[in-house]
Parts: sequence; C-alpha cells; structure tokens
Amino acid sequence: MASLIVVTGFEPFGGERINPSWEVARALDGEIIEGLAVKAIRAPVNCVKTAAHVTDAIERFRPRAFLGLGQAGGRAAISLERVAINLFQDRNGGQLDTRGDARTLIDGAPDAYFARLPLAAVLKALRRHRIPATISLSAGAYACNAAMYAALHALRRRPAVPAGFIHLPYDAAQAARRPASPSMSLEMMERAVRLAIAVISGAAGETGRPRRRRLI
Ligand code: PCA
Repeated sequence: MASLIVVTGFEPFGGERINPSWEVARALDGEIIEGLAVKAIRAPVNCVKTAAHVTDAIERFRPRAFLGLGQAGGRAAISLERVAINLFQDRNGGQLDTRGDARTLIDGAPDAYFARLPLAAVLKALRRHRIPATISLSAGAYACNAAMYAALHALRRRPAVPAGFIHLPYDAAQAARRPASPSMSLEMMERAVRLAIAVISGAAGETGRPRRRRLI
C-alpha cells in the first residue's frame, strides 16, 4: 500500500463560491503521485477549528508527508510558505481584525516553525514547467498560517515527515469579479501541486519506483 500524504484545502470564504485550495485538493484525492497516495481533507476557515482539524487528521492518518493548501487572493504566483507563526487573528467581515492583539494559537509552543519541505527544489520544478512561483516569508496570521503551524507542531517529533504549506492565487473565474486581481487557472494550480508532491515524495524517501514517469 502507498504511503499517505495528507493534503488540506479550505472551504470557500469571504463571499467566494469556491476556494481553489479545496478544488485542487479534491481533484488530487486518491491519486498516487510518486508513491504517495493523496488524502484530501477540507478544513474550516477558523484558526482554532482548523488547527484542531489538522492535528486530528495527522493523528488519525499518520501520513508520510503533509501539504496544506490555501487561497491567497491578490497574489500572482504560487507561494511556497517558509514560516508559520504561533499567533492568530480571526477575521471580522473578511478583514483582518485590527481591534485587538493577536492571540497565541498553541500555548507554550514555539513562536514559529519553518516549513519542512524542499522549497528550493519545488520552486525549481515549478519554474521548469513555466508555472509562476515564489517563496513567501509570511503565510499571514489567519487560518492558513494556523493550519501550517498546527501541522508542524503536531509533527515536531517526527522530523522525517516533510510538512508545509502552499498558497494559491484566485482562479480565473474568481478574478472575473475583480478584473484587476491576478489569477491562475485551476488546471495550472493542480499541475503545480502535483509537481510539488512529486518533489516532496523524494524528501519523504518514497522512491519505490523509477522516476522517469511523466507527471503532466
Ligand atoms: N485562505 C485564508 C484562510 C483560508 C484560505 O483559503 C488564509 O490565507 O489564511
């Protein structure tokens, strides 16, 4: 049996009809990519709930790797997140709540974790396939950061398990409602995540078979 990679995506939020992160996660659900079987999980857009959801999924499935996905409307490229912070601000009507101090996500846990993914190798693979991509130094302080932080915290004693997060732009149909915003087709985002998982599978030691197979 193939080892699992848990891939999380989020429900739509902020008045959107879809969230590209869930569209991509569910499209890949059940697919085996370089020896890693994708288990897609849909997460709620709420920092505390999503942290619990991700932690439960990791305990339940004991995956060989973890990859969180989220929507970052307004960004033009696939963003490979480097850092998750132990702090959250839930949103107020779609805006970051600026009224109060941000709160700690997990009491007594470290201030931050770095992604445990081969980010440079993923970036290189995406650029080789002409997919706009960049490394990002902030996953924000909302549910996406919470999912990434919770995963890295849950896996802190399993350092061999690669774990990290990728933010996706709006898809083209979402951007039709705001023509000034950058967007990317769901098809390209799906290819990007498939490539990322293929690279991650190398980091998870999942070689298992010759790597000459074309992925896309
Ligand atoms: N994006 C938000 C939360 C859920 C999502 O898809 C974020 O960037 O935190």
